[in-house]
Amino acid sequence: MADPQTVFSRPQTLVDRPWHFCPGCHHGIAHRLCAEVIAEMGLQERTVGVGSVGCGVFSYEYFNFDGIGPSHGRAPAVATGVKRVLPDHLVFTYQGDGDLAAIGTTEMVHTAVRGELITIIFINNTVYGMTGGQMAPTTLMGQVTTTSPFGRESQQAGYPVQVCEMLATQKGAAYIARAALFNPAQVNRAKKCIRKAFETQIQGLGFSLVEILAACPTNWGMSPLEACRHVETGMVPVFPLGEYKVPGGGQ
Ligand SMILES: Cc1ncc(C[n+]2csc(CCOP(=O)(O)OP(=O)(O)O)c2C)c(N)n1
Repeated sequence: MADPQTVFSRPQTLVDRPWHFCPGCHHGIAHRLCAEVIAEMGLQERTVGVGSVGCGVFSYEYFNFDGIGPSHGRAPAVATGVKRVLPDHLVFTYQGDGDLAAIGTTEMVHTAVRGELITIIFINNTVYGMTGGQMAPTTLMGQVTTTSPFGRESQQAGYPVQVCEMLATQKGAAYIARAALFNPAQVNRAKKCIRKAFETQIQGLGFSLVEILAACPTNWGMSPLEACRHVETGMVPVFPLGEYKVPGGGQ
C-alpha cells in the first residue's frame, strides 16, 4: 500500500536535481508537467525531447529521456527529422516565444502546415528571457522591455502575434490549445492539454501545439505573486485560454 504521507513524488522522467530557473519562473512547472505526462503515458523509453535556445536550453539536464539540442528556432525542423526516422516515438519541442515566434516562425508554420506528427510546447513569457528581457513578438502593447523602454507601440513594433489563432486555421494542425500556470487549477488544465496533444501525436492525428502563458518575474520586474497576477489580468485578455482546435473538430 502507498505511504499515506506521500502526497507527491518526482516522476522517473525527471532527473533529481534543482532547477536553475529564477524564483517564480514557470519553466520548471512546464518541464514537470511534460515529464509527468510522459511518465503516466509510459513513454519514457520512447520519447525524444527537442530543446531550444532560451531559458529552456538546459532541458536535457532535467528530462530523464532522450533529447537533442537544435540551433535557435530550428526545433520543429529537427523534430520533423527525428519523428520521420523514429515514427513510433513521441517527439516534442520545447520553445520560448523568441525561439518559436521570431527566429523560428518559418519552421513553426510549415511544420504545422505539413501536419507533421510532432508536438510543440510553446512557452510564452512575452520576452526574450535568457538574454535579458528584450521585446519578443508576443510582447504586450505598452509593455516596457529592455528594447522598448517607452513601451511597445504598434507603429514601430506591430502587435502581439497570436500563435494558436494562426495555426488553428491550418488543415495539418489537429490539436491547438492555450493554457496558463497562474494557479493550481490552471496547472491541472495545462497538464490535460499537454496530455491531449501527446495523445493526438501518438494516435497519428496530426500536428499539435500547446501554448503556455508563463511568468518571467525577473525580466518583468515583479515578485512571483505579482507575475502570476499579471499573467491572469494582463496576458489572458490578449491571449485567451482554451482549445482552439481538437481532432475531428473541423477547419
Ligand atoms: C542564432 C542565434 N541568435 C541569437 C541568439 C541569442 N539568444 C539566445 S536565447 C535568445 C532568446 C530566447 O528567448 P525565448 O525564446 O523567448 O525564451 P526564454 O529565454 O524567454 O525562455 C536569443 C535571442 C542565439 N543563441 N542564436
